[in-house]
Amino acid sequence: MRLSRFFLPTLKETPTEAQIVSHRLMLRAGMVRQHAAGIYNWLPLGARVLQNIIQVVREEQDGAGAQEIIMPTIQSADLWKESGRYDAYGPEMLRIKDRHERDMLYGPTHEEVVTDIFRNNIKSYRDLPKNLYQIHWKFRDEVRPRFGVMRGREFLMKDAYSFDLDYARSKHAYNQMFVAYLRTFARLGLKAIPMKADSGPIGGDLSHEFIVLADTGESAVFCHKALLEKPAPDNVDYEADLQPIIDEWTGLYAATDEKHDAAAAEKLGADLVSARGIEVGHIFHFGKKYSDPMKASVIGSDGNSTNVFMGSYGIGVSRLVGAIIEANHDEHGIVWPDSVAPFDVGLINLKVGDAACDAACKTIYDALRLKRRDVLYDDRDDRAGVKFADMDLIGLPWQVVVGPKAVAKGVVELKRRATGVKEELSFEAAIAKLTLI
Ligand code: P5A
Repeated sequence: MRLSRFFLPTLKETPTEAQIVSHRLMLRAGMVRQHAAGIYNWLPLGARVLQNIIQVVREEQDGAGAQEIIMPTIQSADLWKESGRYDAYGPEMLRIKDRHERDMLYGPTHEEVVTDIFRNNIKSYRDLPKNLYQIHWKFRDEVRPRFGVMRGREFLMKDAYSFDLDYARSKHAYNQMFVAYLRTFARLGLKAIPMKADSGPIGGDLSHEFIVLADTGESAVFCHKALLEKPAPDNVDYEADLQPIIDEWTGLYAATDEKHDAAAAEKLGADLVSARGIEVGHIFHFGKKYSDPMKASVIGSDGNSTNVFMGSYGIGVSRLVGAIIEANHDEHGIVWPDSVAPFDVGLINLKVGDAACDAACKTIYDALRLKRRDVLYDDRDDRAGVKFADMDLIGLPWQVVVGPKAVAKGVVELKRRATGVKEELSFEAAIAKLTLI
């Protein structure tokens, strides 16, 4: 992609409305623009990051055995009256009437809709287990939408819902999602710590939040420092008993401030980390909370009908964009982890119009494109300082700088954004290195 054609409205000034660094950088890097309070337009750079996160989330959900569906954003209120949540949910729910005066709503979550799909289509225990997920927009009319996409009113969520015959199998489905979340957040370059949580309006007896540590986090958190070093599980057999992995992760002290046990924490001494955190995921096991009132049942092997056990599993996909920036930035801008970067490489032509520089850029651009690397080519006729600043601001993992002096020597400069380390390489060596990443 040529930067001269790319829609990238970067800002030099720091927008005054943004209180936290991720919000400031998302506005400055031209990733999002606010449409109304807590409602955002995603511009090309932001949309590319969101798509990359979606892809990682999707691969890990599929890997854990969940199946993707798409449910409507607008829901009929009847289902919520059936589950008993229509009155309980309160003013966070955006309630709408259609032209026939029927009560509708913009979905803040989808337990009711997915339970309705289940009861209309699944009748036998032989069809279990099932885990259905979607990656879709939600609306919650938050009292105080703030911090940009971190607490929006419209936001993108991955929501999965499991259906099982009994408690033990349902707990296994919960454990599968727990492990998939550890892997997902690690692939996104984040350290997310699972913490026992309250289940709030979703309900249930078992619930964990996944918290990323960042100074600007909304909640105070405490944990054993070993949790920060633990690698995510690799080569997982999702059919095997996952409880030992869960026990390893939940056996070390971790709590948000409401659950904090100052007695228990003090014992850790220097091993205690106290920090602030951002909730990027939340999983719930709630048994028959929805299947009982909505009569979602299957015929068991004994011929009797039994209501199914359920859980629901959320990831704040749009919130993750902010959380990743909170955890990966410096004074010059964003530093994207490779897995979510909007482009792999930024190619900077320092002298557009110079035949040798233009030709070197074309050679490198074409060679990298051939190897399916995403390259953003800064072909603008602008000052070097502007180009360097913009490239640092948008945080692509690698920068290739092509200037007349270097090109005359047959080399280019390769810079790793995260470390600032620069090296001079021949065109071929630079291309070879960037195709191996
Ligand atoms: C789980 C899936 C649920 O809604 N029902 C379906 C369950 N859980 S939750 O904790 O309420 O939300 C899941 C994740 O969504 C993100 N999130 C938000 N992101 C941006 N703006 C918001 N206003 C917002 N509210 C929730 C969080 O990451 C949360 O963990």
